[in-house]
Amino acid sequence: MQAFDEVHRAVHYPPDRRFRVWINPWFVLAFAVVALTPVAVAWGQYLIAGLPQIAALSVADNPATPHGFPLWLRLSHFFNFFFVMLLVRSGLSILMDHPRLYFNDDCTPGTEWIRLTPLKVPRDRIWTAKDDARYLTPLVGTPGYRHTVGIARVWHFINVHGFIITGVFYVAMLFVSEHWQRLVPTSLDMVGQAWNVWVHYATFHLPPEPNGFYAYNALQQMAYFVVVFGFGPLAILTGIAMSPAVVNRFSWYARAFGGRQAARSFHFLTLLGFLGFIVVHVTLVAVTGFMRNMNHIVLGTDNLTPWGMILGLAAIGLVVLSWVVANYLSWSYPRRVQHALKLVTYPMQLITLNRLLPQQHYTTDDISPHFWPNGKMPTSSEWRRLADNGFRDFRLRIGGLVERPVELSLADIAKLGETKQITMHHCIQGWSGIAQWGGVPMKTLIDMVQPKPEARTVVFHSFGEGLYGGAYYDTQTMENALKPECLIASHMNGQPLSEVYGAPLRLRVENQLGYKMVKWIEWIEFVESEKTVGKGEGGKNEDDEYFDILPNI
Ligand SMILES: Nc1nc2c(c(=O)[nH]1)N[C@H]1C(S)=C(S)[C@@H](COP(=O)(O)O)O[C@H]1N2
Ligand SMILES: [Mo]
Repeated sequence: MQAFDEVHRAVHYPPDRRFRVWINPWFVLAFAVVALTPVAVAWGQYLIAGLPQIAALSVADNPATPHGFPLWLRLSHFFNFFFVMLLVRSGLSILMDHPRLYFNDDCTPGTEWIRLTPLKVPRDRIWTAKDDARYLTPLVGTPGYRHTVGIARVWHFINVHGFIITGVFYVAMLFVSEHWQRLVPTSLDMVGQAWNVWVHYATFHLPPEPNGFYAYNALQQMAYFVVVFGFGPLAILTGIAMSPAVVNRFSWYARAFGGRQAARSFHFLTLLGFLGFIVVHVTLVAVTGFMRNMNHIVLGTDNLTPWGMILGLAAIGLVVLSWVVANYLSWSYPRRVQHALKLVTYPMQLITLNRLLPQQHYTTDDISPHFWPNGKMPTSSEWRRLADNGFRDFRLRIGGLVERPVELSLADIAKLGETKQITMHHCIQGWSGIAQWGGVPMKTLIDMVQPKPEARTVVFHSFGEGLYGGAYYDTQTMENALKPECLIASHMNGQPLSEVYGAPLRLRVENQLGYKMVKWIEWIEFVESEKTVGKGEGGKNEDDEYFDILPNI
């Protein structure tokens, strides 16, 4: 990603940088009904009965309730804003790598409810998921540009740790102190009061405001409550529902959200929820006494000095600066950025998500009518010659650090017996698809070749090339290669693998993302460590696109 040479420029900064949003008209209609009904009802009430009364809250009414903004709260507020904004920006960069959202798990083109691309998928030629990735200006995305999902994920996952730590700390402090009482609605009466406040806003009236230092208005409190205890957890839970390790172990977990793609859609909707909240929140902070409000949340004082505002604006400047720094690091030191995440997540995944053994129970009815293809077809004359002869001359070489290297024809492999599995594929870009794969478990082949004790890593070499040229390959630890559902597949949905989907052989490794599943396998090599292969990051995409070596999520 470093230098924008010709090849990188073509990928990251394509000539077609149009930004278009298309939303299924039915969703626009449903959204309009949901959003406009409360507005219409509020107007009806206002025109018929006038503005409802809002009981003015005075400090003296509830002297016992906690008030003010202690330091822990002010700090949480700042860090939350900091992390959320980087999550939003990197999230948008990730989204643009597959700029379509669905409520079905097969992601058939045309079934999306929203599309952030002007393009319809052409039907007369192969259109890969990578072809479909769109440009996003770096003013909006981190790191922005086109097809920067690898680095965008690094920022997303680094910041999600900060977001969760801040959230846990904040909620714990809410309950340790008595400040939860300012947020959690404790009576149903609240709902009626919140409605009354809404009638004011919806008809362009400002309700009488309590001093936020002591109490919030009822709707404000409800909004804060929903953001903290609704959006926050929903964002985390739907994020986890996109993990191949989790979903391919507990498929009910994704189904609880309406499926893997519905979870992805809800993940995006929570992003919109956060953004919508920030816009309304900041507007109301500004119109209800900006200086006083800024003193509350920045300094924890209740007066009219300008210092809260000055410091607050400086803090916002710091947040904006963090976007600039993140962009700079992404383009200048992508390898270090990649390794920074690896330092934390690699050991952590080994003891958590990577322990889950895939066990999926899909039926033939679940098989997707469409399965997005990805990757560059091999251009080697060797592969072409083998393909033209139906791969009858193909021999799978398995060698490296093994006691008994072998060369197997497709017929030899077929004699080992066909294992079938119907599984969900998760591409790093965001799409999914369910297919049946038939082939031989890696475990069978490992038992056959007897790896030497020092062989810790299995390398799958492809006939194909990576996005920026050079042989495509990827690696698995011996541990993952031995897991259930790790298959060298020769068949897809009952047919021999077609050229596009990886003929003659491809890997299936269901607790990880799609790019680990090498297509067009040429040979398999056992080595001590991935460090000695390619650029040493564990795979072609890991080397060139800064993807994770172990993508359990
Ligand atoms: N040789 C090779 N294998 C590859 C790729 C590639 O570019 N080259 N792309 C990977 C990615 S990113 C995905 S999502 C899956 C896509 O498999 P599919 O084409 O069957 O959907 O293949 C993986 N295997
Ligand atoms: Mo992928």
